Amino acid sequence: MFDIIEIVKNRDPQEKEFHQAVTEVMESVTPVLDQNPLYRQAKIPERLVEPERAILFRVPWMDDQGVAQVNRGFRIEMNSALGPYKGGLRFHPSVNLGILKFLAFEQVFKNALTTLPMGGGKGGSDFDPKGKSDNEVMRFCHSFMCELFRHIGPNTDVPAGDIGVGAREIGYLFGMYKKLRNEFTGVLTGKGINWGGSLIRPEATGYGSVYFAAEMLATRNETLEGKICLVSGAGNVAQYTTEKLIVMGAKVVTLSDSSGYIFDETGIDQQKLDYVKVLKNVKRGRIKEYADKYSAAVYTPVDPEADHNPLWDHKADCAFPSATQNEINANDAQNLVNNGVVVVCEGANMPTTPDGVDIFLEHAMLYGPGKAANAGGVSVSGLEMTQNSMRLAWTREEVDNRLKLIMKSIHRTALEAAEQYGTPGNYVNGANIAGFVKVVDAMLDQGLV
Ligand code: NDP
Ligand code: 2IT
Repeated sequence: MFDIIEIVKNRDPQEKEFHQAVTEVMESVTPVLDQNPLYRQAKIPERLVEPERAILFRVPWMDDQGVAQVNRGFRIEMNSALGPYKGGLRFHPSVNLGILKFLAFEQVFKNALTTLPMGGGKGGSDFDPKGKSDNEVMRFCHSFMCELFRHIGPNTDVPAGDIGVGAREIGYLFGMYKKLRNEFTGVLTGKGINWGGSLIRPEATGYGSVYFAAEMLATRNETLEGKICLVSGAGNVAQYTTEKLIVMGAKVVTLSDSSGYIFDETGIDQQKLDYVKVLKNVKRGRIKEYADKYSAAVYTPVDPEADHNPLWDHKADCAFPSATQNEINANDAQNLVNNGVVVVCEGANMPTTPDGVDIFLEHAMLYGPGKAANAGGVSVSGLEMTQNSMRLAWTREEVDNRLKLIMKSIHRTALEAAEQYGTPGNYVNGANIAGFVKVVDAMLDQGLV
């Protein structure tokens, strides 16, 4: 039944994260494949797991000491059945082909769920922006784009940000693209607001994740008001998740980075969040400094030997993992259950290990998987592309209202697909099936390409 998973594992045995993402989707869609023999005849599973194109390139750059450095650049153009390839760029030392293939694969189904015309892709580099000067980051981004520019375009492939790629990096990347092509187009999203960016794009992933959580709670006639929330990460997604949770009347008590986490029992209010934004986005400091500034907070450094993450071991109602893949293992999932958490809403991509996901599903939690819950970011990227094409800029309210409608629609679509295939309330199956059907029907329409 799962031949395709064996094929993928045997072909690229080291790509563990890619195997994980493929296994989850293929398990969810098995009943769909069984009901539609045409899909297997047309080799849909085999075609979905093979990128349409994968680009690997050298990125040489000069550091501030005048020493030459070399990194690897990648762009995975996974599937263009529904539109131009679309998805972020990640700059992090852990980046490799397997991680980017998992992210590109997830992106294909996520983008299908948004209802907007976008295929799926992902890219990035093993370059580590941490500790680099602005000039070093600029030289790196310029060199990266000197190769990437020949593969992308507003109707071909439209990259955006992800871990380690924010407004600063998108600016440098756009500058070099524009110079090389001699044209000003919407080739990247997440652009600055005065040069083609969309209002609400920085906020969109975090806000969207909170809208999705509110939709899940509404199925049980509940709201976020008064809920205690655990948020991981302290970057783009974590910041705007926290911001919207504050507005909704919830209380956020944790944030983290790769060095450790802070627990603030008194709650992170807007003023403290503004401090975090400056700390992380301007000073590029560490979350530890939050505990130096606010005495109510306790900082706990990461213990690399630990079999669980203590961030997930606090009494709470909701959890918003918003840092990185596989940050919640089975022990963490069990701790969340034991601590009374009922909502897990994934701002990050694939933050829960498969055995952790099983625990959430066994306990019938309101569990929103990343490809549904964090689709708000790429949705507003899609809206940025629309505005660029029209050469118009919508107001905050216009974009935010569209974001809310899209998150509502993704929630309803996932819930209906889960119900239709006999697993009511299972958003994992629902999101995988709804995204899959939309993509593969387009692939069938377009023939064997
Ligand atoms: P940022 O770079 O802004 O922030 C990432 C945060 O996660 C930082 O606090 C970082 O800590 C932490 N982190 C990153 N890698 C690790 C790691 N290996 N171990 C522990 N902590 C880590 O990225 P974003 O907020 O944009 O992205 C966060 C997650 O959300 C990712 O999974 C991304 O794929 C996903 N996502 C992002 C979207 C977007 O629009 N930006 C859209 C949809 C999903 P440190 O600074 O110490 O590295
Ligand atoms: O994982 C994601 O959806 C993103 N990093 C955002 C992609 C985008 O094109 O806005």
